[in-house]
Amino acid sequence: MRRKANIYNDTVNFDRWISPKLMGCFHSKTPRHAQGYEEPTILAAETPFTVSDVEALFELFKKISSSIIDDGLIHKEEFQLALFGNRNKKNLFADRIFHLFDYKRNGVIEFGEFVRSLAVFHPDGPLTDKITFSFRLYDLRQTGYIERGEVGLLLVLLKP
Ligand SMILES: [Ca+2]
Repeated sequence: MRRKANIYNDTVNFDRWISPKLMGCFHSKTPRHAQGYEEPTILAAETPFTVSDVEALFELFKKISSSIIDDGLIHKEEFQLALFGNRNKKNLFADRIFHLFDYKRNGVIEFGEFVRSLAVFHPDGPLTDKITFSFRLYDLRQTGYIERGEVGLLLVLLKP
């Protein structure tokens, strides 16, 4: 992916989402999109992705989010289907990833959540975001500490 100046420095502070959403209300010519859709230009400005990267991610998002229910949102079963080819295959690791992607905690992954979460894996993504994401992945019980049992459990799950 092309390099681009990174202006996305804080995964924890998501307040800035509110203003792009309000601005979106005034664009009457914008085609109707599902809840959680955000303009590629906005997402590209906030992440290391380019506008064409975000457009390509939207194609992927559309494919995953329509695999079971075509509602423009990725539900847990669609996520499992995309990862394992099986909608019913549960896995603690996949559960944690889904939970971290669903940072609005409404049980589904919206397009904005999808792009901002994938930005963490971009080579140009800020290191602090990568560290925060990894920490939260291992902090299974969400206590703010990674305990011995949690590391053990994930190591067992990741064993080939
Ligand atoms: Ca869906």
